[in-house]
Amino acid sequence: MELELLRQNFESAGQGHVFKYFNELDEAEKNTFLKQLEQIDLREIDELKATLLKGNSKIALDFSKLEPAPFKPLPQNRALDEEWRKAKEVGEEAIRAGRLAAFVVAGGQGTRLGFNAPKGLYKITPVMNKSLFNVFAEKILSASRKYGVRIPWLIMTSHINDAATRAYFEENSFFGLNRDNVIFFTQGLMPAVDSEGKFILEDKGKIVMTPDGHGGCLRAMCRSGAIAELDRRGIDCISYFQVDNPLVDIIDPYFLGFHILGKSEMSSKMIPKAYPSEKVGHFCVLDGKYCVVEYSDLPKEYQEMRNADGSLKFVAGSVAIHILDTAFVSKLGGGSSTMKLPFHRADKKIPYLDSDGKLVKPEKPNGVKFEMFVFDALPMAKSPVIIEGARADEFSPVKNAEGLDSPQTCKKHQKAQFARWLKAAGENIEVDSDGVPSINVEVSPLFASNVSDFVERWKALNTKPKISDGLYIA
Ligand code: UD2
Repeated sequence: MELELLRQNFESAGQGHVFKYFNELDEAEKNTFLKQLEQIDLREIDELKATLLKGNSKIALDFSKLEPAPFKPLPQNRALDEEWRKAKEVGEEAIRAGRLAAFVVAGGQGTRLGFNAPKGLYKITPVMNKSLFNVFAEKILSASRKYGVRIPWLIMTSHINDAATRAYFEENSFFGLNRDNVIFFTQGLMPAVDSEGKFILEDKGKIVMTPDGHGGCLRAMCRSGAIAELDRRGIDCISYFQVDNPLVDIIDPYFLGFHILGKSEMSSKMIPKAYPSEKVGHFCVLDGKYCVVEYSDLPKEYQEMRNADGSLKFVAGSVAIHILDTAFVSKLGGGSSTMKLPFHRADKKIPYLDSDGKLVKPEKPNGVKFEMFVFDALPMAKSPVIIEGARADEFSPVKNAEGLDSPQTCKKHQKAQFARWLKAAGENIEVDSDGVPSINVEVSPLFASNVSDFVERWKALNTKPKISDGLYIA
């Protein structure tokens, strides 16, 4: 676009100040800056100024109309329940037919964990110290061997961690995966604004842009060509998960089966909240549509509300595990439909250039960044299905450096799971009252990713390893 036209557009949008230092830039810097400006959708920012910047930053919901969303409860034994058994059969058939891809959103910065690298590189297993990415890769590889099919893995990065993430996979030879089946793409960026809605300069030729949230994956999958690639490969279902949960059951035939049988465009797993204020979203129904209300948006009285029998009313925690139809992603992310995800605002401390052109690091939030959340797609999905998952087997996120949802709790949960598998195979292993063994033990996903596979393979071993501290079953 011509410089003058671009300048006019920015000026009429009240953003002319971004050109303040333009004449001080050299030719290369000018070009880079203009490219950045060209990518900004000024109309979208105007809308956000009108909606999210004015008035209340909290979403406006009539909480009195909110009801808990129904879900398929987990039976005592999935294998013996007719409905779940049928779902598994359908799911397995679809996996074998090559209809499923795995997808991790890994564009976040992991600030809370205090880890200065892409979060997927964080070492998390109790014995071998494997990274999160390594665990996911082995789970996908193991499923792909089990079902005799290629299972592509989409990885969404952000401009901040893309190069480091790709380099890590190269250095580790893609953890045994075929590199053609690992598809990286980068999520989109949104300009951050000050309280007046003005773009913030971080340099004389650069405005502050931040990742557009995990919901940005819908646009990014379309824009990057990832969805077109899945279409080419005959894949119509995507297993979505977050980078911080090594327990996730990525290739879950039960979940996929319910999704297919329900003719759902987007399905989700719920896990009953561990305690009323657990930091997870809540699956709800509002005006006849399923939705997720984030913990920070749901008033405490609703988080704690109880049924007559004493159970929590809003019990269904959203743990960010979904199945998405590729056609649904194309509809929402492709730009051709009026349906699109809303933005949320997050108030942040954003370094900026002062009137003398010096960089200032503010002490308190001075700006706003805009993010989309993938779960906001749920009300737009046809026939959404929610099924219950088992916390002990599927969810132990690594969020904080210490305390709740930390590496310590996650390692404990992994060890407890491996101990349960050994017990199910008839072995004796001493555990504490939380089921955590006193010895360090780890099972590679390449040996087994669930209890039934573990028992089968363990029993088939001619020589079984001794159950002692540091045991690694691979
Ligand atoms: C998320 C959910 C919460 C619950 C919880 C389960 C939100 C707002 N809340 O909380 O309801 O399900 O997870 O653990 O999502 N990411 C990107 N790009 C971005 C931002 C995030 O890829 O721009 C990824 C990030 O790498 C991670 C995931 O999204 O894999 C979750 O991000 P988070 O750590 O910000 O989410 P959290 O813990 O607030």
